[in-house]
Amino acid sequence: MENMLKIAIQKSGRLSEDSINLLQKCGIKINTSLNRLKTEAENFPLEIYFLRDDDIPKYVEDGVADIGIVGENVLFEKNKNVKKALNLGFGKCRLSIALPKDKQYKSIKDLQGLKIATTYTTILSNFLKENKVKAEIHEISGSVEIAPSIGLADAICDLVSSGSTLLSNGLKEVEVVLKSQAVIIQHANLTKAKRVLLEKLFFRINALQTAKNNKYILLNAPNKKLEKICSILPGMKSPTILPLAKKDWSSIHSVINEDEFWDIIEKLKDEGAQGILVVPIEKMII
Ligand code: PRT
Ligand code: ZN
Repeated sequence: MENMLKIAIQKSGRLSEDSINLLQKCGIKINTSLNRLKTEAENFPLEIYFLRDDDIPKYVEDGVADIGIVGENVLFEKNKNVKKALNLGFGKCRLSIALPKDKQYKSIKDLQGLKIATTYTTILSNFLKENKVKAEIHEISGSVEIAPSIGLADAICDLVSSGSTLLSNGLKEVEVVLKSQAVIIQHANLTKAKRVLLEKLFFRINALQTAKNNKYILLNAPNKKLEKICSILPGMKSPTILPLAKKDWSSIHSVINEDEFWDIIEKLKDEGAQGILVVPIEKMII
């Protein structure tokens, strides 16, 4: 049992599905059909604990779990002795301060003396201190967004993603306190054997993340344009060129980055590329 990595993920909530998907895309087979507290992967030495997200940092600090997936908002709020190991790119949101929409707001100084309802007391109090604002923090455990309308507070500090919850409660976002996404956290002192397993898992996650940011591109071009077109296409080493049955034409294959995608496509078209195909990549190891 010793050489088994233990991961804590959210049992049911916004991060649950993405966390399980991530493990599955890493080729790890998990039986999710039963409503259990823990399960063992079939083909990787991994034990999965399903917990409330708030409890995950503590479990990882104590070493009950070796690693965990939580939002940075939970990581910073709980402030446990754990290491952040990897950004996962899902569960994106921001922790923001919001006021009733008809309230005047010019600068952060306008928060002075207000009563702010939140479940994020640690993060909020650090933020107010850093900005030298004195305000009263009113801790509540849920339905934060209704606090101003029932007269419980003047403002709120809560998670926002689309902004529609704020809008439907007559609130406006005035300060972003923290930008958050799901991350992997790890126990401060993992054994060598566990670190080896963790590296193996991270290698797979990296391959997925790299693949997601890149696209495989295939196109046809007249041979006289090859040099110019190859200079536009970066490729992992250099583009692959294959002759076409049609005389003086070739097919070019390469990998391009999502960020420069449209730029590159436009340049390729201008240089006479035809039949451009763009294909998603499932995994990519550089
Ligand atoms: O039961 P458990 O304690 O495990 O779950 P939970 O209810 O505490 O958490 P859950 O499942 O709601 O969220 C888990 C994590 O998802 C959070 O810690 C964040 O890291 C992340 N996340 C991303 C969000 C949101 N987006 C989000 N929009 N968490 C909550 N919200 C809520 C927000 O609190 C507000 O009520 O959604 C509402 C706002 O959404 P919009 O789209 O209307 O702006
Ligand atoms: Zn929670």
